[in-house]
Amino acid sequence: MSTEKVQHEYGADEIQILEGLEAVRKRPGMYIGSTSSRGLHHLVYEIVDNSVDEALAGFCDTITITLNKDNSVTVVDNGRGIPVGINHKAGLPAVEVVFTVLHAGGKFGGGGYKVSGGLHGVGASVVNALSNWLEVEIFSEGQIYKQRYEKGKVTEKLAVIGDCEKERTGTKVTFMPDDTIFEETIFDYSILKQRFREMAFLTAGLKITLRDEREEEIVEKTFHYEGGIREFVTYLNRSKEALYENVIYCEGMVNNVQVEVAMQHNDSYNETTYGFVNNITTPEGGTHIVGFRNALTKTFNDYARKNKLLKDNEQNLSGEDIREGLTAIISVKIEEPQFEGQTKQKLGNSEARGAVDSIVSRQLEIYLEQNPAVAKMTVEKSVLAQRAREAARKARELTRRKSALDGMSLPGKLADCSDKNPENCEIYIVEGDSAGGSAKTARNRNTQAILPLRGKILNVEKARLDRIYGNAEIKAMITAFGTGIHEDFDISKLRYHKIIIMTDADVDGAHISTLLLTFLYRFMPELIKQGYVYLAQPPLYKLEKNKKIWYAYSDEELDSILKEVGRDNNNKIQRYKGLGEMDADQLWDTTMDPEHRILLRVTMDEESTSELDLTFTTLMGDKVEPRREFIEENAKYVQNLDI
Ligand code: TTJ
Repeated sequence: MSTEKVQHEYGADEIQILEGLEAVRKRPGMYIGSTSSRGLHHLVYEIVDNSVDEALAGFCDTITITLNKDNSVTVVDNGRGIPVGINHKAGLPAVEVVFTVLHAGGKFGGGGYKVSGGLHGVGASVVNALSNWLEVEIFSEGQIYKQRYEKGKVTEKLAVIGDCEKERTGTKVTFMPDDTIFEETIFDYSILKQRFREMAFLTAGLKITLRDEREEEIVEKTFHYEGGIREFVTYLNRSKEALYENVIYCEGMVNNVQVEVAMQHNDSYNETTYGFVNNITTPEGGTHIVGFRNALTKTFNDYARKNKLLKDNEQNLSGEDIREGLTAIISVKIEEPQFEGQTKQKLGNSEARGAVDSIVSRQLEIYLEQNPAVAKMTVEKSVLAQRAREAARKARELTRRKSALDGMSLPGKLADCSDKNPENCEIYIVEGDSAGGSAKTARNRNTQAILPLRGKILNVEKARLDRIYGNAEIKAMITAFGTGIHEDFDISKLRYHKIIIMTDADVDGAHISTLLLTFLYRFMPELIKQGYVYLAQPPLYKLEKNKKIWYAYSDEELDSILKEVGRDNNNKIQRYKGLGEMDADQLWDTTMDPEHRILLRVTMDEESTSELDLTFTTLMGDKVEPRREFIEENAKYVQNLDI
């Protein structure tokens, strides 16, 4: 192809195109969800999805994403390269259509499924429209083609800029997000890393490298899993004990729905099932998950009956029983996914239900027949789960009946507040009786309740339901909160709109906070989602000088205070080892007084899978000006739950 061939006149078609991209710049949120950090990261996924499509089509096995020093991003693949010939309908080079026509390339051609075109799969033109500049290079037939755009408009026509080896093919895109559109233009390496690991798991054999060249020290990570979602399951179970060695795997195609399922039980009591549609996670579930669950329940019960692991007079195992300790990935590819639900993250296509159901039913049945030891172990675990669940239900019923009899009986250890309007009320969950005592003295009795917890907090990741509901500290929390639990959970009955975890500022304290957060995350996630859960921040240091007192909440803060007051012999510095070292007044001043305390609000990132992501946001005293400069950088709390 010659360079002249790709030159052209700009006509009426083009004007319409520009109007299309102008609409994207006017209402970016409509196309990428938001202009926050989340939207910014979507730009990268939009581009990378195109390369993944090329990989799914079987023509690309390596993708490299580089975060450049100037904060632009480069994506390179070794696919066939975006076509550079003239697209006759548009009268433009195909590559130009891809980058300047809204929704171009989002349609599903005959060449298999595309991951681009999903939830926010709006195509490369949207990324182009929202970039200060974007450059694309295509390596094809020994030549390098290049085109450049600014804010979506062509500024350099497609041209051959050099030669390359004939064997080298592929596409390279570099773009600079428009800082007049995005509130945040700094890419987060760990967010991208998480997503690309997931993408690599979802496309067996594909090698994805993420490179961060922004700092002196270059960071690089490559994800490459020949086992695909089987390895995803192994990864998720990495810190647990697997119940049997092999990951069970089913795949197939029914009614044009391509299905892949991998699963393995571990010795824990929680289910970890992640669904994906065209490589996009579906946190709200949907038909593919329903189909999987149906098949699992039916197949295990049939097997258990047939092999006398369940007797005629025994109840069927419930789905929940069978899924106790299960880790599973359900990945489907569909031509036209319909997303439903509040956040459009729930698959609606009914054909996905039948497809997953029939593939899992058929293949799991055969697997169980061929692996009787695995089948037996899993059924036995399910039977234990069934018994524990029954015991837990009875225990719950008992407490429910009891509390109905003697009115709402609050736990004895709770020092409740007098105000009964939940909006005004806070409950401090305090580690240990002695700190609990100080907190009771220090508190504002009108609005602040104190619940001291004694001894070790149960790790709910490692206990069955009956033990969890039998645990005194957990029972105390449930009754104090007032919401009930499980099928009784009712957030409108919450008695406090701030649940504040207050532990020592040391390793043990952090451990206890984690256990408490784990309980809340597993059993009352709504409380976290709605922003009712907080961590108190006790100070690390007290500095006394000339009868004046300063508190420091971090080493840096102590340093800056010392700079201010001068480093000399009159400084008396105390390092707090625990809440117990503070008297009630100090505890009030530093940690409980709403006007001066620092709280971290706990939130969760619903988009991330495979890791429990809790994020902390710092809240300074509600009313007064922040007393001190305290920049807790949006501390991320990526917590592996096995502690
Ligand atoms: C389309 O069908 C003919 C052969 O090439 C196919 C194609 O477009 N492949 C392709 C596109 N590979 N990689 C891309 C691509 C890569 C990036 C980084 C960005 C975009 C928009 C597309």
